[in-house]
Amino acid sequence: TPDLGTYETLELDLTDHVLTLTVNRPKALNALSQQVVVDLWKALTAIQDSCTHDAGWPVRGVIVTGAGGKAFVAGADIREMSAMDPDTASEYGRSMHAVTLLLEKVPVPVIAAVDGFALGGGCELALACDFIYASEAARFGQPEVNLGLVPGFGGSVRLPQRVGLGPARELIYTGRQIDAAEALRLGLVNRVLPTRDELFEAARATLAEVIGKAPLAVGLSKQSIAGAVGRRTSKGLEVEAEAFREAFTTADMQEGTAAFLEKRKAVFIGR
Ligand code: CO8
Repeated sequence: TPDLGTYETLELDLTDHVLTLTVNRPKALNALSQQVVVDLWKALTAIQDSCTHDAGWPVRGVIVTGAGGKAFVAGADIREMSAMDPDTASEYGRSMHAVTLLLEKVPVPVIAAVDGFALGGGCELALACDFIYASEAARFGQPEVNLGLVPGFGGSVRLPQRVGLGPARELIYTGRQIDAAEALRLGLVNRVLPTRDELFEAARATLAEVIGKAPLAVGLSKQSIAGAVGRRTSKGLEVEAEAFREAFTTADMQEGTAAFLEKRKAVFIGR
């Protein structure tokens, strides 16, 4: 097993190439204290470094979740935040921005498994994952206006990208909480499962499906989408064309196309 580090506020479990990253501060509903942000940064950096053929690609998919069953993450840590001056708060926001960009950069799929509250920074953390699966107990919202704040961990960018401008504005201006069914209707989540157990089973099953594919191709697809989001069509297509070219240089591309033509199952090596 690779050494991905140990963390004060996170639990890591690696099973069948799926890393479950659990924010573990259940007494504060897993609020994103500054320590959580530091730990997420370090853990994601370790994952990123392990995603190579030479390092053996130990992690081929990630599930991000929260401990305790009541909340995914109930937001930024309001207690810590209330004592910050504007410059410290700004740094805090920027350090979490860096974490969200890293989530979009790690070359493996990251699913947010949301059971319970995903509010404010929690909703924003989930939005930085590739997609979201939720249990029926999930609740989403951007309640910052209730606190005299605005979204600070990427919500004003990624929520409109995910659900469109109208619904994003309504959610952010009202601070309203929505349930899992409404989140599904808006396209905020990809799937809703009845229970926490079924939620994790579904996330694992999807990642197992991806793990059967060529890892560099999956990573390049992810990079290509992240690089194209928000760009002009022609810019986005340039990003895609570069990723397409790079995929052509891999051994797995030779293997995948040969296996198709020879009517056999491809064996990918991540190179
Ligand atoms: N931060 C710190 N502690 C929290 C947080 C939080 N976000 N949420 C809950 N807790 C704590 C509570 O204080 C309580 O602690 P204690 O037992 O010591 O009193 C414990 O968790 C349990 O919470 P509740 O008793 O409130 O549980 P309820 O079931 O009554 O309510 C709720 C659950 C509805 C989720 C409620 O806890 C709540 O409204 N929490 C706050 C949600 C919120 O407003 N989140 C947004 C925060 S702002 C934000 O995320 C902005 C991100 C960008 C910041 C950028 C900085 C620059």
